[in-house]
Amino acid sequence: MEIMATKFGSCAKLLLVCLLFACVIEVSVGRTYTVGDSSGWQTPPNGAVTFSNWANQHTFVVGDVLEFNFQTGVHTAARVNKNAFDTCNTANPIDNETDGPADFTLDTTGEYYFICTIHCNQGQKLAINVTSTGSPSGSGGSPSPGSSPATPGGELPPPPPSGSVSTRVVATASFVILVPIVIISVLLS
Ligand SMILES: *[C@@H]1O[C@H](CO)[C@@H](O)[C@H](O)[C@H]1NC(C)=O
Ligand SMILES: *[C@@H]1O[C@H](CO)[C@@H](O)[C@H](O)[C@H]1NC(C)=O
Ligand SMILES: [Cu+2]
Repeated sequence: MEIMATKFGSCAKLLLVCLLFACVIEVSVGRTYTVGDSSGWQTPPNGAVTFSNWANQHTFVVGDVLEFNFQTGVHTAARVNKNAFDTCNTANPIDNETDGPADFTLDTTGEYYFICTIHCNQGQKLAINVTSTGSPSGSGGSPSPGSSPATPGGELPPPPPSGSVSTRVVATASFVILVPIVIISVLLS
């Protein structure tokens, strides 16, 4: 009997540790995007359009991470405001990352602006929009102008939500299902 009780006690402890890890994972679920993909955070041969094209190919939500891959001393990744982004003003960045690679967690909705303080004028700059998980098109009361052009024929359903949203839903759902199964199996063992 005592051996059984001890066994059950350590099982319960293990379960608690597992649940804690599950909570941590649940909170930190988010995608990491490597800016510029395999090219990394470099001075783009075609100018700023390179990074605006890259940004247009992705939907960023709160909790995602931008990874700027660059060689320390060659480039920097500075978060700046819109005006500094437009004019390549490097005087007062919000965040000045000089060691590559550098990670930025997108922890609020809204616009984010990044420049390389060395090559901003050559187009090494990135602007993105970050939306909340629940509203990928930023439905915060303000209409998004010109964001829904009429489809010819008009009968196609809207495209499914972005990958990162469904990733989160799957992650949440699997915890909701897994946790009771683990509890029940421990109780029955
Ligand atoms: C950003 O960091 C670099 C390297 O440490 C430094 O030379 C530069 O002055 C910094 N810029 C600002 C605006 O703090
Ligand atoms: C963010 O979205 C708003 C509204 O759709 C748009 O006006 C703005 O230009 C976008 N900003 C960036 C940096 O993409
Ligand atoms: Cu640079």
